Amino acid sequence: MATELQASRSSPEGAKAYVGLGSNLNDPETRLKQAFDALDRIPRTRCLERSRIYQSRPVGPPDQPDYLNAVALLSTQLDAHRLLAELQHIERVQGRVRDRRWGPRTLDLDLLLFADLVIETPDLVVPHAAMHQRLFVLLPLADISPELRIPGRGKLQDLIKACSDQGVRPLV
Ligand code: A4P
Ligand code: MG
Repeated sequence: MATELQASRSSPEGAKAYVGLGSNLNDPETRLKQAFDALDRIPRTRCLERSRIYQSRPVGPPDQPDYLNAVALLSTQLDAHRLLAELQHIERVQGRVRDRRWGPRTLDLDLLLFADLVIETPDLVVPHAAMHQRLFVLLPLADISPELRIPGRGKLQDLIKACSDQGVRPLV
């Protein structure tokens, strides 16, 4: 926690954080656009960049609609746990009901990266545990920061190559 506070206070602009957005229910495109706006309204936080929106088949149970996914780059003065609480608040406001693991959802917000920190606590793991093997996260991330390195996982472009057979396409 001390390391997190240090990192988020180390620059007047705040820490850079990447957030993954996902939806496959209740007009997903509108859900994602509203979520981008909501991210920009988090206290002491600004949304600096938005990726394109991508469509893909569900990872997990196949008997659910296709997903739309995107990534936002935030600048925040909050620490990582506080930011996660704000993401969960936005999920609740957009009416998400959690029932089935990997099941359909109106809005899923994952904290992908927070500065260059590695966090392993019971309620927060950063970098997000599965992001490095999910093209629906990596492609939108590359829209914003193609030269990124993922702490403990390597270069974003190498990770993209390793899962390039997953069918993920930009929404037109
Ligand atoms: N948690 C720990 N670390 C984090 C983090 N970095 N960001 C904890 C967000 N939450 C984190 O999450 C469960 C718990 O994870 C939280 O209480 C938090 O403290 P959840 O969002 O309630 O549960 P979930 O999303 O159903 O489970 P999980 O395992 O997080 O699912 P994923 O990994 O988010 O996957 N297919 C496509 N094509 N596109 C998708 O977006 N998404 C999922 C959900 C499955 N298949 C998909 C997609
Ligand atoms: Mg999640």
